[in-house]
Amino acid sequence: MANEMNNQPKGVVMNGFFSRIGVLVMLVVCVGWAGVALGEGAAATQPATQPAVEAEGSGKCEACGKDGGAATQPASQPAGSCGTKKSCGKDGDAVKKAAHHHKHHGKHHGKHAWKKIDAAVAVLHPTEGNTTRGVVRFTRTENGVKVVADVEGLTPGAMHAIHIHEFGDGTASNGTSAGGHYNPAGHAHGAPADAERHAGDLGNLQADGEGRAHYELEVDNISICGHKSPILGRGVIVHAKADDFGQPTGNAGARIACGVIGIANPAAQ
Ligand SMILES: [Cu+2]
Repeated sequence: MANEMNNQPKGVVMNGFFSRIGVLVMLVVCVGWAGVALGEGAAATQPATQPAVEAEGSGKCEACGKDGGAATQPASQPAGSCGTKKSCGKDGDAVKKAAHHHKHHGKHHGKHAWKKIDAAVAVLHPTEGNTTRGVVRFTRTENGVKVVADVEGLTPGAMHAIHIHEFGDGTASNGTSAGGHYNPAGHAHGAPADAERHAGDLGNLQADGEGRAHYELEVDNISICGHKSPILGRGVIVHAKADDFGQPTGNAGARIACGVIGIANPAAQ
């Protein structure tokens, strides 16, 4: 009994001691972890981890006027240097600020990369058993997208439906892998002049006596790669028959040419 009585306070003292040690250990672990986290933050600022677009230098940031390269070097960032129109406005130590600054810039540069895409192109290849081919160019305009198609190998004098289809997938020899009409809003099918129409409803090509068509159209219901029904990466299909704008897809028949909408090379236009 006496022993137990004597041990009791000692045990409490020991428990107190160990709990202090425990707190110290936790502090050391936390500080160590924070160090690792900051270290990772610094590592993430190395250009090697940046998308290729940034590594090539994506120009100056709208927010602070620094170029992409400078933004990836936190050491070169004076604290609070991003003080212009889209300032982060956050406080904290220099390292934190630099890490935030980098994150902040990563977002801007991501947007810049897409904002720079003003033109897309689809090269139409004939599906199996057909000879229709051509090029469809898509250019960003103030209110939407200008579409310019030059197609040959059509039925002379005939109209041929042209649509953006859901997938930029030309693996099926008959074009069916491009899926249905691109219609993210779930509208009814229609002509380009109709308020209610699929995003992919581009109307009809009119072939001349030689089976060639030049077609221009401006639409306001799509974007190349913006928020409004982006078309980049989707498919373009030219059909054997005219689009009569009947439901559900215009009765345009077989798919005679298929292309994928990709980023246009400005130097190739
Ligand atoms: Cu179609």
